Amino acid sequence: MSSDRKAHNKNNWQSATQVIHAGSLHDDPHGALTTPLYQTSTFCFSSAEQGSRRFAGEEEGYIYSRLGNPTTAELERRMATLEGYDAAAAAATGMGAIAAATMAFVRSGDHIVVSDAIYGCSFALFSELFERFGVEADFIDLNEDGLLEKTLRENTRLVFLETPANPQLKVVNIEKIHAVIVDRNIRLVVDNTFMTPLMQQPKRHGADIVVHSATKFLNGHGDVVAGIICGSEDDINTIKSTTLKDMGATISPHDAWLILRGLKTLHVRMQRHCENADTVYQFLAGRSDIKTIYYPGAPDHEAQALMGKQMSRHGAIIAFELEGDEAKARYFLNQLRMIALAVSLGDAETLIQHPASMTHSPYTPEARAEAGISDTLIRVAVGLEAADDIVADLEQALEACRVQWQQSA
Ligand code: LCS
Repeated sequence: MSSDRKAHNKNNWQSATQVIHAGSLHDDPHGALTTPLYQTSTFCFSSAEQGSRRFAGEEEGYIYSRLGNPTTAELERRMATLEGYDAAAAAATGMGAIAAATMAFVRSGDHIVVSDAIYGCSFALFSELFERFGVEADFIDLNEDGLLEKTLRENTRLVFLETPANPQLKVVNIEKIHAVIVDRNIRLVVDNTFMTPLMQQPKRHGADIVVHSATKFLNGHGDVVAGIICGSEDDINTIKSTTLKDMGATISPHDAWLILRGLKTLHVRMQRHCENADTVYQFLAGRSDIKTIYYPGAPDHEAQALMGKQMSRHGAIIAFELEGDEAKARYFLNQLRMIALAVSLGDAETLIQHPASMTHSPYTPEARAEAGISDTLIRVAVGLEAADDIVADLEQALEACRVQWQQSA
């Protein structure tokens, strides 16, 4: 039974099956259906000689959970399969994954190019911390024709992008970026958090490394912070043996176990997330008090050009601006009753936040303006509740705003 199952791991399962079975070795001595949780910091050697052989890499086997753990290894195998790579490394947080995946391949004096629209802490990492260690970053609009070519230097080692990007869902054509850097010694690192491998596999379009905040859709239940890096065997070995091992942002086995559990429902969750987001979008699009909507599922969004090619669906994040000023945006947020006023995304609960003062506050006001993140922008991460209840909450908050602003007019 167990060897048959192992053999099946290489089959071309559909993604709905892969999220449940990929990577499972099923070699538990008791035949447990689900992955056992190896909640242990260290592993005992049968002899001093065996310990030295494991440290020398002469014998396979676990040593210490910062270096590897069987529960974590199953999560890594599953994510590598889902993203289409040979290997993966799990990390303590999405930021831990991004830092480990990028710092492993740069040194003082190097240059990197970063998309101008990314998550606030990724911006802080590349703009402030990298600079302190002598790595210079240029933040550019990767969609501007010819700009990447002009920005590349002899010492450029890495291009980092998110698509769709946090918070206003700007999309980048990964293949186009790949075509510009393919003949140079430059790694393309793509943050695939907003899409998950079910809706976008950046490797197919030339990404060398894919990173995720597993805190979001992958886990899906708002009870873990974690990250994943997927890449070639060589790149993942380099990351595991340098930045992850020595800087130590490794995942807890318990968190890996929770994500393995969350992954089993990723396929059904993403379908519901996307359907609910469509309903919320239709509602917002019909309101005259909403000035702008950023949503990859909107018929006029730039993502439509990539649908069916790079992305199969639009995801569940919608950003929008109300008519009016920041005070009105705050008032609106304060009226919500069911929707949680909280950062993060990809959970069962619908979450809403104000990027300029929350997730993207690490940007300078100038960099925020350049990236198009206005002070009235609101981001909603549509959850799994009944869509009508999400819409009803948004509607009552918008009505409360209308009444308040009529009174003060
Ligand atoms: N990449 C993206 C696209 C993100 O949105 C985040 C966090 C990260 C990486 C970092 O992941 P973490 O370390 O938090 O697991 N984004 C957040 C957000 O939009 N609200 O709260 C966190």
